[in-house]
Formats: sequence, structure tokens, C-alpha cells
Amino acid sequence: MMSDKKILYSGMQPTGQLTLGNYLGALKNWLLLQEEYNCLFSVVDLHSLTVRQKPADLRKNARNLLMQYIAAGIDPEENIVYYQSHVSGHAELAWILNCYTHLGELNRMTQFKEKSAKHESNINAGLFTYPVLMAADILLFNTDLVPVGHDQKQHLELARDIASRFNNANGDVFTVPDPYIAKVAARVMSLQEPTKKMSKSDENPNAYILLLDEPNVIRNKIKRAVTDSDAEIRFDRGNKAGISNLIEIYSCFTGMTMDEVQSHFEGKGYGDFKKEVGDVVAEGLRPLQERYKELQKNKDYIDQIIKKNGETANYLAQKTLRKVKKKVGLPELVR
Ligand code: AQP
Repeated sequence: MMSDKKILYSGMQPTGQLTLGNYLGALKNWLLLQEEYNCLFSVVDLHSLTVRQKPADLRKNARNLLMQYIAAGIDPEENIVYYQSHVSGHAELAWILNCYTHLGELNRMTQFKEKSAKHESNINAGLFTYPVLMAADILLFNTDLVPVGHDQKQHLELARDIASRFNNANGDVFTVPDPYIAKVAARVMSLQEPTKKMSKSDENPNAYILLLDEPNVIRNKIKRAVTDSDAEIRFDRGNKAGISNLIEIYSCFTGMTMDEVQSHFEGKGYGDFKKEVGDVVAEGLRPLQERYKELQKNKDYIDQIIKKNGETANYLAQKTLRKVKKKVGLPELVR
């Protein structure tokens, strides 16, 4: 892990099964970047506690998520793939960084506003300080680059501000991280409400495609996707959100540009278009699904990955924490 390469950090919440949005917006970029960087890919289970979870589901989702990282092609021998909750340094650093974050900054976070509206009966303090824990995740490992979907850009900007504020007060401790946001599919939209992003916790399963959905389920969900009534296959997010979303998804799986996709479907109807989109997505996810099934049979291997990577992440986290504690004046435990 500790070669001279720069450090990349990213994670996903085990709040459900991974969607096409998580895959195209984040995971696919991880695959492209994993060789160039020293990478940490976390299952950010502490984050998911901000919304009520059923304990048994959370445990299952977390393990499935880690297996989906590997099934997608993340190499767990070359990268650190681990559970956030196995590294207590995340929570410790988050506390310290809370003391370097202003309420006004947290008040401006759109995700907090959206999630508070969605979970009116449980607007807990964790939901509010979520971006501070995210800053801690990133800064704990002196991360240089953070690949995220467009929805996380604001949180990343806050992490940069917190890092700079801490450094200004205490001397250079943290690397100020850069975001990496893919140009295409940074925002995959819901299939049922295409002006809203696709989310794994959406109540309507037809709104999202799961990476592990059966091929016929994928085809049916795309067939049912909400479009418009003017029958023209043209990329125009403002006026044709549903069709534009499907064009973008198609382009991601085929490598064609938006223009090429448009010409490819010129003169064709929505029915034919949706059928082809369904086919390329179902086919494109097949290798991942096959690898996932293989991994499911190999419990010991996954257990060993979780243990080994958790230990490495802890070791690295402690190195940063010791430095941070010293800088802010917290005494060392003399053994
Ligand atoms: N629709 C999306 N398009 C592109 N990228 C997306 N991401 C999420 N949705 C889309 C990116 O996926 C990564 C994992 O996100 P997360 O698990 O930390 O939580 P999230 O952003 O809140 O994702 P969800 O699916 O919407 O989860 P829930 O429903 O639990 O809130 C991030 O890099 C994110 O940008």
C-alpha cells in the first residue's frame, strides 16, 4: 500500500443495495483510478446510522457492499477495502474536526436539508454533522483525491475548508483533498422521477436499477422508465430528463458519445430505444453479477480481506491521529 503513489479515498453507505447511480457515478471511476493511486475504499457503515437501520439488514448490506466492490473489479490485495466502524480513528477525528466546523457551514448543506425533509421524525445530530465525519474519513488518510458523484461535491468542499482551517491554526497536518467528478453520469437520475437522482434508499424499486438485479428485472425497469410524449430521442436534460438519462446510461455502457447515441437511434421509437438500453445494461452488469456469485461461496476469503484491511487502515489512521492530537495539545498515553 505505501508506495509513492498519491492517496485516493472513497466510500459508500450500506443503506441498501448498490444502484446504477452508485456504479456509474462512483464505483466505475474507482476502477479506472485504482492502479494509479494508493486507494482506500470504505464501507461507511457509521454514516448509515444517521438514518434508522434494521441491525440485521445493516450487517448484511455492509458485507454485500464490500463484496460488490470486489465483484466490480476492485482488487482487495492492492487496495484497502474495509469497514469504517472497524477503525475508531474515524469517530475520534470527527470529534476534533467538529470543533473546527461552523454551524453556519453545516446549515448550508443541501443533503442535510433533503434528508431532514425525508426523515422528519428523526432529524438527529448525526445527520447534521455527517459532513464532518466525511471530512474525518478523508483527512485521516492524507487523501489527495476523492472520486464522488455530483451530490457529494458540497461535502467535499467543506472537507477542504475544514482541512485548511485546521492547518492554519495548527501547522500543516492535513493534505487538502481534490474532488474527482466524472463528466458523464455524475448524476444518474431516478427512472420514475427523472428530475431526482437515483438513490438506493428510494421507496419505489422501479426508480432504481440494482447492480444485482436479474437481467429481466433490469429490462422491465427500463421499459417502465418515465419519459415524455414527444417521441424524439434527443439529449436535453432540461426538457427531456427521462430520455436524456437513458441516453447517458446507454453511452456509459457502450462507450459511445451522446451524439453517436442520438444518431444510432435516429428515426427509432422509444420502445426500441428502451429495449436496447435494457439489453446493454443487463449485459454490461453480467460479469459483475457472476463474480459476485463466486464470492458468495467464499466466506473465508472475504473474512480474511476484512480483517487484514481493517488492521492496515487502523495502523494508518493511528499515525495521523497521533499527529493531530499532539498538535491540538492532547497528551499522549505513556505506556
Ligand atoms: N444517482 C447518482 N448518480 C451518480 N452518482 C451517485 N452517487 C449516489 N447516487 C448517485 C454516488 O455514489 C457514491 C455512494 O454514495 P453514498 O452511499 O455515500 O450515499 P448517497 O450519495 O446518498 O447515495 P444514495 O444511493 O442516494 O444513498 P441513500 O439513498 O442512502 O442516500 C457517492 O460517491 C455518490 O456521489
